[in-house]
Amino acid sequence: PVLIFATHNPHKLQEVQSLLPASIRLLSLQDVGYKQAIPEPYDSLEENSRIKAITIYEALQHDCFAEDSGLEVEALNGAPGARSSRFAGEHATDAENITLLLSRMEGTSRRKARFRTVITLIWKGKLHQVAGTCEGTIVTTPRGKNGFGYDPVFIPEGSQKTFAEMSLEEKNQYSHRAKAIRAFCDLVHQLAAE
Ligand code: ITT
Ligand code: NA
Repeated sequence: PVLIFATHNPHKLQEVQSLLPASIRLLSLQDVGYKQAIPEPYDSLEENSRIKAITIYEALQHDCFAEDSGLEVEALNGAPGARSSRFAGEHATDAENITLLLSRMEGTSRRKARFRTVITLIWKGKLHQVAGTCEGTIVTTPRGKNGFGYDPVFIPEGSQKTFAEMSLEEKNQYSHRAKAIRAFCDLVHQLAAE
């Protein structure tokens, strides 16, 4: 199958690309010349993931998928969640988002958090969703240079390193996105065999 991946985030594209078998071919929005921003107006990952996929399907009439992901911090009642990329403002940088997160969590010993990814696939006009979760903790001081977003402050359960201290291959052993993509590949193969 050939699928358009409805994302403008080059890090996501790279992570997803690294996990797909040769049997699933990806076209990026850049490949198909789609430059417009994709609105994500909702407060849930499920709804934003869905609307992103629908937006691209309606524009391009081609099988496609989108993912919405976010960091849910226990001590902040699940924030920033679906607002993760714009936590510190509409065009906030990763560094600004991290600074705000750490300041909101200052002085608390409750450090539990989880990343979640929700993927929506539109296959022959029908919608399908799969998800992936990664439990972990938020450190008090950022560490590492790899990855993107909140990677420097998140340690997945079972590791001592932040995601930003890991290679892409290591991050794939733990990450929410890798889990969601594995479920996604199973789903695509199953649909392709029908
Ligand atoms: P698209 O909507 O174009 O796909 P985006 O970056 O806007 O790209 P989201 O709306 O899904 O993506 O926002 C996800 C945000 O959550 C992202 O900008 C990061 O701040 C954070 N995030 C998601 N996955 C992450 C990961 O693996 N590591 C670190 N931060 C992550
Ligand atoms: Na987005």
